[in-house]
Amino acid sequence: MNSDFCTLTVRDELELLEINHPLFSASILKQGAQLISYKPKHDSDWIWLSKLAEFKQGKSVRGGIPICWPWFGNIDDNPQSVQSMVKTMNVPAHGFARTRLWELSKITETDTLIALEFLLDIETSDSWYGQAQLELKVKMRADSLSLNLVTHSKAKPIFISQALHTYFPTQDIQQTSLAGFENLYYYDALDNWHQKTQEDEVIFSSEVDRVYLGESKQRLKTPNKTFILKSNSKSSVVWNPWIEKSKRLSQFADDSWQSMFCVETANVMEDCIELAPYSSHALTMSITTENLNE
Ligand code: TA6
Repeated sequence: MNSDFCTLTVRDELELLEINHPLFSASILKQGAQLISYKPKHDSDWIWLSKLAEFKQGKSVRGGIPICWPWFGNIDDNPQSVQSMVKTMNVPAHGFARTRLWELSKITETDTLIALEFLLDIETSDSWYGQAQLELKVKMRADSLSLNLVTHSKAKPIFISQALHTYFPTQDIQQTSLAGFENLYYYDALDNWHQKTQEDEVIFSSEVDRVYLGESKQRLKTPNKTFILKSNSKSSVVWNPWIEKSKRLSQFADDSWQSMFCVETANVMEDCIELAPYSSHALTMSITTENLNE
């Protein structure tokens, strides 16, 4: 595939597309079509990657933007319609798209942007009854990053939950707050999924694992950068493992809870998706920033 700015390399066991455009750089694994770095030329990386990340075939890499599909989280926390799509309940969290090898099908390059398309065909699966084609479109510019995950169903209807599981960096989680969730209700995964209402901005002073319901444009305020996250979905997941869970997580240093958080553009719970035969659904997100020292 001809490209002026993209090079296919290898990181341990995984193929990695390295992007070096005059205005930005990025890295995307072909396994899971997982973006693991996005860095405008005169800026720090917008995406967090674990310093203990492992690049092994069939194993999800900790950080970046993992694609959780065709179910989010533990299968038994999903609506019955999504559960009915699996052949066994003994399946890994977050589905299988993130550990499959995707095809890099298209590269478009201009002096201001690079657009990439990845494809994953699911004809048969050991764990899932459905059939589909997944398409990930990534658009990178000097001042924005956008992802568009399109599910194309085939002859049978399918029910899915999904998320673009974005890991964001922060210089200090205790000086990080998230605006745009005010007055939304959320399910608290740490309190038996009880439904609660978010009064003020989201702050982090202990483990947070919540599914927020409601459309919103989110402002993720970290000490040196505010991320503006827009999406077309009606559910978002906010997560920080804090101290104790960090010790139990794979590929995760004990102190990493201080320098990351996730805000995941999702279709989960009552926002999960039913696709009729031969139909398509797009989950889209875009990130821009406000540099506080500008
Ligand atoms: O982001 C929410 C969540 O479901 C958390 O409960 C935690 O499990 C996280 O995803 C990471 O999951 P993973 O399977 O990548 O370790």
